[in-house]
Amino acid sequence: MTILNVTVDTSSSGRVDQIGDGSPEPEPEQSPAAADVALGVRHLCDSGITTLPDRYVLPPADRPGNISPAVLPVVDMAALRAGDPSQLATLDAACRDHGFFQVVNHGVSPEIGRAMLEAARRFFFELPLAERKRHMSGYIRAAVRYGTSFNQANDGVLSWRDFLKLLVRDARRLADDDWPREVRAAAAAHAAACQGVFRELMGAALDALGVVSRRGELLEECDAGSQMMMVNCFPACPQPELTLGMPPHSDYVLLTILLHDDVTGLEVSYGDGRWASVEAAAGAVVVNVGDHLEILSNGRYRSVVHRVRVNGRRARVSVASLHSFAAERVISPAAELVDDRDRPRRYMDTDMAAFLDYLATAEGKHKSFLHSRRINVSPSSVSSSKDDGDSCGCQFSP
Ligand SMILES: O=C(O)CCC(=O)C(=O)O
Repeated sequence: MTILNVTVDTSSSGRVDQIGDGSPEPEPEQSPAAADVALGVRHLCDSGITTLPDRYVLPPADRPGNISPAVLPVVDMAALRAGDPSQLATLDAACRDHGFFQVVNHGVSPEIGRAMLEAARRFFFELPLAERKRHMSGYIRAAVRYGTSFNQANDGVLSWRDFLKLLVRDARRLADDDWPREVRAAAAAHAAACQGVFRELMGAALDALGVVSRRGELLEECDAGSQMMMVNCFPACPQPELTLGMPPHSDYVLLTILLHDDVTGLEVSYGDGRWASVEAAAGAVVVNVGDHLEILSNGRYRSVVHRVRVNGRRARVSVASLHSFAAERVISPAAELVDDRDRPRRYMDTDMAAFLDYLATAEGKHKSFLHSRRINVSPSSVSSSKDDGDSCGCQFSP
């Protein structure tokens, strides 16, 4: 799949600024060339645009509107580690009712997160385009990929976002040689820290779900599983009210661990058209349930749709560490959570091939991939879950 046209490196900064005798008339602002758009939003900003190019303008119904703050539940990892049953109940309720929560006392030193964000900023804001462009690839499975928008090959409207994707190919190695030099050491330390948090949370989640028979085996699969870090850059946007940094989506993994700087932007869906903005306590990491955990839990836990809003004043940098089993593994509901009478199976098996097919065809909006894996069951036959099986939103106290 060809995602980016990287063959042309033109600058769109050919606007005429001088006015006066003998000077040419100012040209009307031109839409940037497709090649410039393909080089990302950071490049568009550098080229001096003052209005949002049409390719980024969302239809009025999809634009960000009024929101309320989300109060995320807090999971105390130290208490969880100490075997406090109330923390296990908090984690269970957070995954079930909210899909998003914050984790405190996770044991990851703040320096690791700070160094990761600093390295990300250096990559996006200090490197010239020619350097960043060396990592551009149209190959969606490339281990290192610098790209723009969300799913650029299929996005009808582009998103105000550039990203650097880093696949963790071997968790035992400190850093991957293919990773850009500017982020290598910090990203390796951050990846290892996130993997530790993921492992502990998955162990607790399996306990809370009562998945006992294959617990050890599943955790080993987590250790040897897949990890991908998405380093996101959302530059200040000339008309932020008309666009989004990321469109509504859910994550195709078990859990995502999110680090972001002090600029807000993440919003979660209530599932009824309303959105809430996420603000985490200083030092906490934000975690969300992904599609694989919703499937594994047979719908007990929720993979919630979220999006990113941009602003006109400050750039935002975030790093989403996405964790799951090995990429080619088939994901199914855990046997303990399915029985024909009370808890019918609610999801078809899913695998990477099915997901890539979806990515190649869908617009990547509104969680239709997870919906496409759902098996319709009559509500009267479901007694174990509060979920109506069709909602993709969450519950937050406004
Ligand atoms: O930047 C954020 O807050 C969220 C990023 C995100 O949703 C993603 O990378 O999938």
